Amino acid sequence: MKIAVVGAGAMGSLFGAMLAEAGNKVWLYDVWADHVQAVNKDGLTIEQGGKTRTLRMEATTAPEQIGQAELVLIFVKSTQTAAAADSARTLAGPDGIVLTLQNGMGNANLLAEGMDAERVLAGTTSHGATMLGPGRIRHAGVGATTIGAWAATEPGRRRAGQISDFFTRSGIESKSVADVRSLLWSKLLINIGINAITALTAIKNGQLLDLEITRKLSRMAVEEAIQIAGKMNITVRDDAVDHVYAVAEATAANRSSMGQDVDNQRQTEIETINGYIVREAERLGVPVPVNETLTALVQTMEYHYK
Ligand code: KPL
Repeated sequence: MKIAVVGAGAMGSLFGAMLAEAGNKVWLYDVWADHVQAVNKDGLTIEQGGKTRTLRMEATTAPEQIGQAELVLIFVKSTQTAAAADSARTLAGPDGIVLTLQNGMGNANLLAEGMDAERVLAGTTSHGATMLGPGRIRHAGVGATTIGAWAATEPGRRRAGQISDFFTRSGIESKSVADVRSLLWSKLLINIGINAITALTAIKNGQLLDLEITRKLSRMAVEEAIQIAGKMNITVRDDAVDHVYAVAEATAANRSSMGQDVDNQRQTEIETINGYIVREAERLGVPVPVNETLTALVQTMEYHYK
């Protein structure tokens, strides 16, 4: 299959590499010229479990070089989705499928604007990856990938099933679900409970569990979000808080993606994670002081980057 990955940071490069290793024709597209040049010159180097492998891949800063792709995978930061949507539509052409596995809320909606929504799929992944530098990533954790159709129609569901089967055949263990909105909320709750707290306190995911005060902060942020989900008629799992703790444990050695963003003084996804809860809560007239505080503190950090 011909695949274009839009946003070749750690996760985009990882998925591109795994799909290329399975024999697919993969292009990485990113605006980060140093990374693109390094991949084209020396290949993509992947560190995993103490071993290193290097894969020849094609990368570009110019999406028109790619032509049309059968599958367009979106991995830009959720703050960049609106800008990436145009490229995604062009790359997918009249028949291609667009799949977002990004963090945060609002991505699938933006991608579905202006294209056939039945060709937009959304999902989540628990693979962990870290950018080590231009042309180098670490595959920090292997986990499940789940995909659903953004338009809850028969053709949409069929495509979600086809792509999840294709991923599994390509060595990326995946399944498809009928209720993609609940799936995205489940991931949102994980990011709400882990990302801002680890970003603000410079700790790794697992260290969030070391103290009752950080466990409590995480629980309070997640419980506020669950209240908003209820008002929006979204079904979330009963054990959502325990699930967040379990993910923190499973990814104990990882620095969250928001943690990596603040470490590198990059714009974070706070607006589409805790900030999304703040906006929805405001609309619904429900107080969410913990999410409001976490959002304000991360935004303050971003404002004062050097
Ligand atoms: O999705 C993640 C992120 O960092 O954005 C988790 C699951 C928290 C792993 O670090």
